[in-house]
Amino acid sequence: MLRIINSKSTILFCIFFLILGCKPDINEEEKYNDYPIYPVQFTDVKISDNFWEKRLDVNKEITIPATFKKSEETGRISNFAKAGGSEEGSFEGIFFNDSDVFKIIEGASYSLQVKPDPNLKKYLDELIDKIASAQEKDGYLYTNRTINPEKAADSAGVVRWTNLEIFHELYNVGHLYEAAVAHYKATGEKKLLNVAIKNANLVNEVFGPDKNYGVPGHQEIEIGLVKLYRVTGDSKYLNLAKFFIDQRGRNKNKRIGQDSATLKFKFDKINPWGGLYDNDFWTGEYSQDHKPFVEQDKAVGHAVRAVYFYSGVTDIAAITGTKEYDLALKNIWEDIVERKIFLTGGIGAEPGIEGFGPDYDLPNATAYTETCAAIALMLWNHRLFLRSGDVKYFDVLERILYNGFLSSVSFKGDTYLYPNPLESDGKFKFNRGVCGRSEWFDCSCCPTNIVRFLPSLPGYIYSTQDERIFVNLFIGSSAKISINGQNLLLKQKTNYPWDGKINFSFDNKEPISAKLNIRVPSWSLGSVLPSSLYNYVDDKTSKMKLKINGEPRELNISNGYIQLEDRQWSHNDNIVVEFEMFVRKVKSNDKVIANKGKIAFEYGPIVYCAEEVDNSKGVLDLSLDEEYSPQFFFDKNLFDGIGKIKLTKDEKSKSDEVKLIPYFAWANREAREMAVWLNSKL
Ligand code: FUB
Ligand code: ZN
Repeated sequence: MLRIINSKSTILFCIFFLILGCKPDINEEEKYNDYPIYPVQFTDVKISDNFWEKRLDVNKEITIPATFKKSEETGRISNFAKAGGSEEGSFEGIFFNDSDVFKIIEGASYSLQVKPDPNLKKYLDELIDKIASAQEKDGYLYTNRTINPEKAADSAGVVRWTNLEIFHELYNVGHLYEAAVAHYKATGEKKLLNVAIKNANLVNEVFGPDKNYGVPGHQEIEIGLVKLYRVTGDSKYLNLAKFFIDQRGRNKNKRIGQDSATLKFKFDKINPWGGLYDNDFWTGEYSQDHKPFVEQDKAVGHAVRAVYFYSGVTDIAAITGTKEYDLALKNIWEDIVERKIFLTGGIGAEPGIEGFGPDYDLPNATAYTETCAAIALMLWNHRLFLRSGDVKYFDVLERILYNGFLSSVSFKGDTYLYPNPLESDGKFKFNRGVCGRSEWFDCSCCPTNIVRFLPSLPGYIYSTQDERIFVNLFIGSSAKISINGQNLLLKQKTNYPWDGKINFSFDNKEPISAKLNIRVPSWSLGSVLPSSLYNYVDDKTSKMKLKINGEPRELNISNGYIQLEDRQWSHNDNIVVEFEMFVRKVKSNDKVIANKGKIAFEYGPIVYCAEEVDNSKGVLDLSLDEEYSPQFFFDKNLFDGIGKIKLTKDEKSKSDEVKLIPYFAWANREAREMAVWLNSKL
């Protein structure tokens, strides 16, 4: 089905322009579509379960206030006041620190929308006033230059828009646009949105065909521009996003003020990268600027830049209907899933460039696996699913969500991991100078990304295409799903990820026709990922059951979904689906040298690890053999309840027992040894 924007955004867009009293700047001849599959918005889905609900609450009650507080203490917020003239002083911190504040506002707005909070609302109002005051008359917003131009990050970077490959002016405002759209949707207020629009209009005046051909050094603005386009209906934002995408690897001589060859930028103390690089580096593979996107076929360079880029490209492909990017998107995705993804779903093997390494180079202890990269990869896979309906993208997304992403925030919600390695000797300071979790970082992109991702999670569970409803994640929730103008009220109850039984019921009294498609997770079909990078040692598949209104049914699985017949659903109906869960052993493709002679353990979607805290003999030197048999059990006393695995040789002797906890739970106790991949003679 082709949709001329979706109906909800069309209404929103008309209201928006009626209020503004101006004519939408969209060429009626030039209709744009959007993704053929529509995600049920997080505002229409309420999570209520034992696993995720508390994570979302902790994000709201602890992480959002904690990250705002850190932003105050580190000058991130006063930078806006200084740029606006209400405070004295010079710029503090890293030149892209504005973006952290925008990201927390985005997360806080999502949270506000789910649960009103007058104090948070008031805090945001005051903060937005400060941000608006920092905007220059023509729309420019980048406190590092506005506060004190002659002392801006580096003398070579004083002039606006110069050395874009380093200075993040366009990256920062990409996050501003995302925050502004979230805040507008949450509150209906336009103050931050107007700041964003004014800025985007300026960016559009400066960049474009026959103007400055510069591209953002760190992609992100593309995603933000698409969101701005959706909410305003103004196609110039879409065209600008496409321009930025298409200029990578092209027209380098037409970029105005990009002279980092002479800059040889060094970041010293605030250095997130730790190197001294020249122009060829900044405009090469590192920032996916080595050749035009359509000619790219490998995931290279800085992982967050790369995957934000691919997400932006996917948005443009979906909205404009162009197929020109498809081959590159396909090849790059396969390159990641076949050769460059860790078992936990993390990406980025190379700390030096915070990015992709060579094929199959997946070192466990030094894995960079940045939290932001894990989030970016979920954003991209979600988009790829919405464009194709292909279940494989959710298999990747689920693996990241429960493992390489969830590890990044502590149970208490106040300490974080920036890299998420798969092994630790309890000494190496893998977490940007700390062995263990940290409350904050000089470069705090990761905590502030967690803050905005978690409250958006309800929006990933369900999606629709005409009468079809996709259930892609198993999270206890109630959803209002619009089907042909009627609201189907779907309820999901489950104890996933500890149990594969899922119960669906309906709250709508009036029967509503829908085709339910329930995802069959790849782990239950005996596939770790849609590639040959990792394999289960046995080729067992899970037993599966389906009951409708108490009656057992034949399973009709096609395209990775249990396809239920098209029928009417109402409050009298009930569906039960069950995927058998059991402990599985995983081996790597032999090409992954780091995992030679090792195995890992999984249960359902969860990757396990051994921590020294539970295994007094240590975990790096232990060696498993075929005599060990695994057993899953639920420990209700650890971290509010958690599924563990016990490996025993002899039921009666405890001395040889090895205990495993979910990888996402590691580093919540003493920082000692940890390993996902365990030595094995198997
Ligand atoms: O450059 C902005 C962010 O800081 C990147 O996305 C992260 O990798 C970190 O370098
Ligand atoms: Zn980060």
